[in-house]
Amino acid sequence: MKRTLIITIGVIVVGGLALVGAYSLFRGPTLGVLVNVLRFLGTPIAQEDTGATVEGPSFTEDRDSDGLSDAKEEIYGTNSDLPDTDGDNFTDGAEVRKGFDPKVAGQGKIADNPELMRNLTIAYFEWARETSNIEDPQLAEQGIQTFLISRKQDRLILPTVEDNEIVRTDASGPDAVKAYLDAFAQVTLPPVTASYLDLAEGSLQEETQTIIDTVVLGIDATYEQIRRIPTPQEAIEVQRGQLATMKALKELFLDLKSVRRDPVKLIRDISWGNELVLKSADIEKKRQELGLITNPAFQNSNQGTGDSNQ
Ligand SMILES: [Ca+2]
Ligand SMILES: [Ca+2]
Repeated sequence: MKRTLIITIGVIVVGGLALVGAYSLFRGPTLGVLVNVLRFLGTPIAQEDTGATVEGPSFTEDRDSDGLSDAKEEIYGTNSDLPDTDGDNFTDGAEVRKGFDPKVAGQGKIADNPELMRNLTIAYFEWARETSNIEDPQLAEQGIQTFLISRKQDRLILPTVEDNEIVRTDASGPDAVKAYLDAFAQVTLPPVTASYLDLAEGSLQEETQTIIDTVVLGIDATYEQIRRIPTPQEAIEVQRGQLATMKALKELFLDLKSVRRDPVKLIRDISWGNELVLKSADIEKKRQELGLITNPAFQNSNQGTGDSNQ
C-alpha cells in the first residue's frame, strides 16, 4: 500500500514538472516535500528516493499523554510537554475533542477563536468534527479535498489588481505596445536559490525562513518593476495578469512561513502553485499575441486600426 501511495504522488510530481517549466520559480521540485506532506497525512514512509529519514512532529506520538498528538500540539500551538496548557483542569486533548479552545481557560470554543480558525488545518479538523462527528479527525487526502471545495478554496483565484496599480499611458498603437513589451523584457525575475517545493520541504523542518524572506523581497522588487511600466490600453489586460500572478506568487511564498503549523494550507498551496503556472502560461501567451501588433505584416493587414501610426 505504501508503494502505491508513493507512485501515485510520483505521477502528480511528474505531471507538475511539465507545467512548472513555464514559471522559473517553480522549477526543480523534488519528491521530498510531497513525501513530507504524506508524513503529515499520517502515512509511515520508507523514503526510497533519498534514503533520508524525514523529521517532523508525529500524529501518532503523544509526549505528554494528554490525548493530543505531538503534531496537533504544534498545529494548535499548545505545549506538548504540558497536558493542560491553559491550566483549567481539562487536558488539551479533552478540550480539542469537544471543540473547546485549549489555549484559553474556560468554555471558549475553537470555532469562536478567529486566530485559531485562520489556520486552515484547525478549520479542517473543526469541519471534520462537525460534519462527520469524529472526535479526533486526522489528515486524509479525500477529506481535505472535500473540505477545500466546501470552503471554495480548491481553486486558485488570482488576487485583484486595482486600477490605480496600473500606470497608464495615453499613447496607443504598435509603437506604444512595442515600448511596453521592450520595458517588460527588461524586468528581472527574483533571484531564486531554491524552488518552491524545496523551500516547502525545508519549511516543514524549520530551515528555510530567511530564504523565504529573501525570495519575497525579490518578488516585491519584480512586482514594482512591472508595475512602473507605462501601459497602453492594448496591454492593460496583460499588465493586470502579470501583476496578479506576482501577487499570488508572493502569497504562496509567504504561506510557507506557517505551513509547519498548517499542513492543509501547504496541500492547498501546492495545488494552487500548479494552477498559477497554468495561468502564467496563459498570460505569457497573451503577451506574445500582443507582440503581433508590432509586427509589420500584421500592421499592413490591419490598416486603420490604430491612429498613432507615423
Ligand atoms: Ca500531547
Ligand atoms: Ca485545559
